Amino acid sequence: MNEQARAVLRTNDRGGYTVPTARLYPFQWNWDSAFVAMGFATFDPSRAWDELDHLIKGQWEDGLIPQIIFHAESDDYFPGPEVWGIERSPKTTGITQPPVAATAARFLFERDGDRGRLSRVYPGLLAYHRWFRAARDPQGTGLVATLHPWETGMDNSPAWDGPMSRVPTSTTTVIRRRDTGHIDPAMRPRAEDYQRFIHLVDTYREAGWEPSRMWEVAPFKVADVGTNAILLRAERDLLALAEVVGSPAERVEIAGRIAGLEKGIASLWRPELGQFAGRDLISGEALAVGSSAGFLPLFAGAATPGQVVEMAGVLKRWSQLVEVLVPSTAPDAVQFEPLRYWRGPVWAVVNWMIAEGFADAGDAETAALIRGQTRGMIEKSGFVEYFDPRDGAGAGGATFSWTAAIWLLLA
Ligand code: 9WN
Repeated sequence: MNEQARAVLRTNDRGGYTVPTARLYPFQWNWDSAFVAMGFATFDPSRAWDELDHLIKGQWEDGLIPQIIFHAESDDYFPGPEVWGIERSPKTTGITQPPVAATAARFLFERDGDRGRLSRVYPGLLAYHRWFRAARDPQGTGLVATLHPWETGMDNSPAWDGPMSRVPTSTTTVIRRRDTGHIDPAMRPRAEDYQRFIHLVDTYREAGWEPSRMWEVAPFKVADVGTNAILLRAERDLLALAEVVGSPAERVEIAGRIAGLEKGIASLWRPELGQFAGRDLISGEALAVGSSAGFLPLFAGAATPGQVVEMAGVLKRWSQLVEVLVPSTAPDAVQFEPLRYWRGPVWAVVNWMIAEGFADAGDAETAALIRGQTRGMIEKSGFVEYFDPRDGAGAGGATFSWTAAIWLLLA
């Protein structure tokens, strides 16, 4: 299995960057790459740093590290560069994804101690975190906003149903989906979801991808618990790296953002769910749907001991309803759909982060349970994109990079 996992990464390597899987996702994706870098670090440290270097090649002058970097052309994916309308080289999208990159950089550095490679990526990572604060929290609330569900990495989560219902389904772009040609449509977001996804892309393209204009016109604006938790974890990891290659002033700056995020995330605790949940920043309402993202503050070290116990209890309840933890949507929620993408299936990367969080919080038993089930589902179904929580059957794309990377991290 270890050999096969390494082979998946090698097969998806396009020369310094890795595609999530051939055909379905033929470019470099932001958060996929961070997990892939950690996977490579277990057997090829230099190649691991290359992955982060390539990610930073797509970075904008204002610090944004985009969701997708279109290093090479391909007709296999929609929406491609022509829809985003961004004239850069390499071409990119104009939104971001959960910022796992600094966490990956720390992981790499702690394994090989290569200060030279770290120094090359550190300025880009610092600029990226500054971008989040400036572009996505202009009022200084502590929590950053997400302006498109694709930014959360959990595209069609039921958490976005409320906020997305306000987004019109009209588009100026003609929708030519490619995903449903590769994968069973029953496992993918619906047609209406895509109309709204593309309406948002059209809106921001018309705003010139300028952060303050996007902020003004955004019909979708949420404080996603997953993104904020991953950012807090990444800020802590960046602070550790700043101790090695940063300045005292940078350390003070990062510590300030950490304090803001800690306060913001504490305000997202939902006692009725026994979990954290995001907030709709337009209506002010809590996005009160139980989800795997609701456990991610553990990964950020942002849960109190009492909250850790409550969340372990929630998982115990869920484990009576499904065979494999952690379903992306609470299995007792009416919105739960075990095979439709982020509305139910289990994702290895999310499991890995939640298990790390429980372990760091001192709950070794829950961490071991999640890690064991994650290994079990991969052993059973291979390195697929995601898994059916009812039986661990594989779904979505095959030979998937981040699932292989997580296997190597758990090995
Ligand atoms: C849009 C690549 C990406 C993941 C996301 C996952 C899916 C893209 C899509 O694939 O999203 O970014 O077109 O469906 O939701 O988490 O990064 O694996």
